[in-house]
Amino acid sequence: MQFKAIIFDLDGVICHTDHYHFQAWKQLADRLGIPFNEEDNDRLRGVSRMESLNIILEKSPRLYSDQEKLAFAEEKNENYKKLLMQMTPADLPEKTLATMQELRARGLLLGIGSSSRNTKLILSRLGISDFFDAVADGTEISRSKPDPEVFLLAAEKLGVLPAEAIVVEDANAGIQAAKAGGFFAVGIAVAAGHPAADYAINSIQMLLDIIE
Ligand code: B16
Ligand code: MG
Repeated sequence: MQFKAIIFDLDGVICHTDHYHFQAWKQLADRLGIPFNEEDNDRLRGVSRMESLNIILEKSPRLYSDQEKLAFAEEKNENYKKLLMQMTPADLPEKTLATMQELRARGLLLGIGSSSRNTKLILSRLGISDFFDAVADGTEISRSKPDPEVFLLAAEKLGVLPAEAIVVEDANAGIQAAKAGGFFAVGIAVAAGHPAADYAINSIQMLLDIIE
């Protein structure tokens, strides 16, 4: 199969913001007196902000109104955005950038498909705001992963069919989304072990093995 494009998930694939997500949720959970640890944090990978909050609130002794939940999600995001200001272009691994440049040199279009509503801020912190041929993110979709909406939008913006594109994902919800959309799903990190992944890698450079 001759692929025309690669759509990358952002958090956990291009860069690692999970410790910032963890710290930001932990600040909120501590304030509310809700237990929250790294294991709970693993369940939040790739899922939307509000779904993440609902997972955290499973351990809350009390129920909250929708209005309170919106305020909590906003509070976490303010914590998170402050932490993102610590990111610099040095947080983009050199090997990741070099691999993406080589993939482009081999004729592929490169896109982002991220659930994050902070995608543009993160790309800007990494110094790659204008690097991708198309970016689809959490601000443009109504259904988050495992729904394929964000990847279908990225493919549409790139002008390719799902069957012509690879999706690279670190989250199980992302592999499910990629397969539901008809993409070739490459799993990395936790998602490398997902049974529905078409191919598993343990570093971004391994993408060069499947692209001639
Ligand atoms: P935000 P991805 C996802 O990004 C993260 O993996 C997930 O942990 C987060 O809850 C979600 O974005 C929403 O992020 O609060 O910034 O809108 O992995 O799809 O790039
Ligand atoms: Mg991810």
